[in-house]
Amino acid sequence: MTSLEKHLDERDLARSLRTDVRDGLTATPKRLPPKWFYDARGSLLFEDITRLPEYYPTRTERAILEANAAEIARITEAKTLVELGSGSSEKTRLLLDAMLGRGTLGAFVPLDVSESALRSAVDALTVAYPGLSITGVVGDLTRHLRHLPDGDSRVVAFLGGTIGNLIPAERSAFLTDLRAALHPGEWLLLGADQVKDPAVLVPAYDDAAGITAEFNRNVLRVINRELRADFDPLAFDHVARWDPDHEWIEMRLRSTRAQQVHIHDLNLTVGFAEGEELRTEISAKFRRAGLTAELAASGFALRHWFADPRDWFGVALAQA
Ligand code: AVJ
Repeated sequence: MTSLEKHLDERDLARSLRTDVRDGLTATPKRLPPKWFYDARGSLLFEDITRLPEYYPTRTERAILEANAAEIARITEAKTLVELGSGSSEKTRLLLDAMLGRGTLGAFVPLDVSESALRSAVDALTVAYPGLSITGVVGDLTRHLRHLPDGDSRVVAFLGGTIGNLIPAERSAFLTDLRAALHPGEWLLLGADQVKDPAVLVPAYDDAAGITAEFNRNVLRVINRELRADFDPLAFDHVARWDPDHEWIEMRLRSTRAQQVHIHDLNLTVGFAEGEELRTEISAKFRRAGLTAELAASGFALRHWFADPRDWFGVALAQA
């Protein structure tokens, strides 16, 4: 049994892209939110990133889930698995297999902003898991949590370290909204990249093959296509920097020369000075104690913490 619920359509997306681009490119310093990286090409580039030797988060989190999925299924007795930002949902299968193996699971609810990514994930999983009820939800995880289908014994998985894309105020709002959408006793399974040596962190966001640089510039191609702008992506250099005060990686695009960009659909011309930087992403890194406190402040109790032997990535299992 498979269905799709839409809380976002093309018009909502177009409207929020326009708002984000206008607000971000007229702000000082300039910024754009990372969610606009992920058109079809950007999603493929991200898949390439996950296979880079420098990019450890995906394979490290997968190993943690491989080692602990059975334990997570035992502790949670999940009847419904909800996955936020499900993407290709490859790691989800580890959880689905373990929860089905326990005999508790009946339903899977993936939520993603991208209807096309969601459809292909839902189609593939429907074939692989014929007994499971699958309800895809097209929505924005910072706006549509209250529309999650009700269920009992739900586990909400938010994996990959994507929580790190939110600034602290957004993170706390997100966790508070999520807590409000859950019944006491339900679970959050949260993947978080940990603070570590910048000599490991920076190359993960500035790989030798230049894939992350292309991924970063892709947001300019998205704006060119969707809003009829004339960015020259090659006139921007990729920058990845560790911010030790905020404990986050910042990705930026640095204008190689003084230039003007016209965004036709916004009737907006934006000037860049030579060397001016546009922030395109933050990827916050976490410490167990800090994350435990953030979870507690939003009404979640950390029950288990799973990590790899090097303590590079953490998977928190917290209870509402
Ligand atoms: C998908 C948000 C988890 O922050 O590591 C990868 C995105 N950006 N390389 C991350 C990303 C540059 C990724 N997340």
